[in-house]
Amino acid sequence: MYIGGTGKPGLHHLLWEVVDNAVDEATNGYASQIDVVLHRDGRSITVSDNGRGIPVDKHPTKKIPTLEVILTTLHAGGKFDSSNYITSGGLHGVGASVVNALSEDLVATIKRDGATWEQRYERGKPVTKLKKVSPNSRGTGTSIYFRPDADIFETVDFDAGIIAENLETKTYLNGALRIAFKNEATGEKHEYHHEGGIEEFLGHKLSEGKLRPVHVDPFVLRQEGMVDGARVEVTLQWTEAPREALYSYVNGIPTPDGGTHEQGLKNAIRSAVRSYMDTHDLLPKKLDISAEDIREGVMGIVNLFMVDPQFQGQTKEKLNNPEIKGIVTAAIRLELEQFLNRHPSTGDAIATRVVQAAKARHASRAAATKVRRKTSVSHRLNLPGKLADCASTNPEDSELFIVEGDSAGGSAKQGRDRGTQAILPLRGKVLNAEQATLKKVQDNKELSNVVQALGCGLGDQLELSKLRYHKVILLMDADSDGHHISTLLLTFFYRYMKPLIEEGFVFIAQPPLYRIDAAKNTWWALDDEDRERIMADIKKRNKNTKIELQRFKGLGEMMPQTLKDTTLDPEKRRLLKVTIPDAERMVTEQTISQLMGKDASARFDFIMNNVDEVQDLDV
Ligand code: 0RA
Repeated sequence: MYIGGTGKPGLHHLLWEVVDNAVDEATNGYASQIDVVLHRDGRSITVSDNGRGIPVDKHPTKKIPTLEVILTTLHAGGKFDSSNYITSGGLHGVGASVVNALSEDLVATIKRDGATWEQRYERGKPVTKLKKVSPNSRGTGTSIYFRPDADIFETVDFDAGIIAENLETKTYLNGALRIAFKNEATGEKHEYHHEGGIEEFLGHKLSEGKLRPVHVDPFVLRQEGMVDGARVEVTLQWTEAPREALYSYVNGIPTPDGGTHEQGLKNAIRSAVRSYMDTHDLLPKKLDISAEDIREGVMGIVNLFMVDPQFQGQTKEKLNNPEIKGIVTAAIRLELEQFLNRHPSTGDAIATRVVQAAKARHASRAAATKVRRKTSVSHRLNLPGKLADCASTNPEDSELFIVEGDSAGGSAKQGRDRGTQAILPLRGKVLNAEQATLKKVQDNKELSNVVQALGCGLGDQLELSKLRYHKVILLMDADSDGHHISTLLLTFFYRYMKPLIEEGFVFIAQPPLYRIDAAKNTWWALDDEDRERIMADIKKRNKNTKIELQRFKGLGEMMPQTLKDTTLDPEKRRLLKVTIPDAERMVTEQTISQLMGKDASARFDFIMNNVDEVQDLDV
């Protein structure tokens, strides 16, 4: 409830909580350096800052040390009413007490007033008194060691990659901040410091996604003295990418679901760009231009600083303060329009980009409507020639196997159940949908075959009720080509048919890589690890059994009956369902655009890494 689940995101939320408290101390001007150490066990972490140190004196009303109050009292809304302790982040602002309660072990070490103090906790309960461990120490600061509770979390292994990325982002969002991260298991050390702030962050994100800007200078604004003492930092740059990418934060903490600050920014962009185009007569007469057209290709970062953020949603990742929308719009709108007027070449480049987006939208909308009309007029006549359809017309018990290559397609056709299983072989190259417009996607033969077979249209014209199969199963070779095609297809589904993934209609088949025969029995192994395990098992039972091992080079090599027994038959096969876990939506969005950005060679690793953890496949 407080941290968004007991899975991997929840585990990492504990760390963000502790880090955000230290970052707060820095943002308020009391600390300049934060050190994060992932310990050798990979399950425990220490976060230290050189701030004022959490007070250790007796709390005025509770009669125990303030430190202990902070670490044991659940305070609503992330605020702490006595002393001046406020987690201004507030998002994860459930406080250190939640981290403490969910940790097997927690040690707080405080340097203050020339001494060092320490107190230990287990599962939120103090197991020692607050002790002075050194009477004369230099400097001040807070250090929190914690080891999350393995009885609560499904996994307690931290992911150094996720940590590194999150910490680096913090330093982009607080230009003065320095964070050092050490991974004891690998000996790796990073020091993050980005004086250039959000501007540098934007440049980093552009090059990471290999996105080409359509104008040179980004719009950058730092606006203070807004209503209610709020402060906002924003930077924008339009690119050739066929979508928008806005990254919003409140007090340096991500709000992947946006909210009123993001709405305010969107309104400002729409109104400033429209007004600029209007004034300079850059709006074509017969072309209607939507807010989405204006934002197409824009990459932006907005970081709002405010005192009492209210969040909404299960993991509280959406800003909900209604007054903020207007405040943010007012802070940005005029500044952006003035920026365009002062940089007319930038303004004109953006206007051109907007017109291009509007034209493309009209063209692809017309094309998409045509495709849909075609498929709905005659249910079966317009199916792709290569599709071997099933007899059933009930989507609920129909399955579509998308198969790599004609020869595998042949085996699959022979091995399938004609009643409920349809086969669509793919031969040509699947387009990388991440960088393509809807028009290009529709021009790609392989993808348009998929779209036709599914029958539900795509993009904003998608109608789930027209989907012809409720299981769409990718069946590819277990090699890098197969992984590549799966990745391209998943990218396509993610970008143009996302409801199919959200409804749980997309699956990945798991054809075996090995056949193992011994003592008149047959086993199938999915990978090398599986094979080792099975062979070890066989040998354990009878050391002298003769084992025969066959490795399949591809699906095409498999006999139809074998393919049926291992991969097609619903009674025997194992499918991976493709899902987007709620808490990882933003990460997914980033991962897809990073991996699939311009001319990036597709990587399947990120998918496979997740498969190991859960049966359901996370993309
Ligand atoms: C309460 C009061 C003061 C500082 C802090 C809390 C504090 C909390 C954290 C959490 C992580 N690092 C921190 N550093 C400081 C102010 C005490 C004073 O006035 O000296």
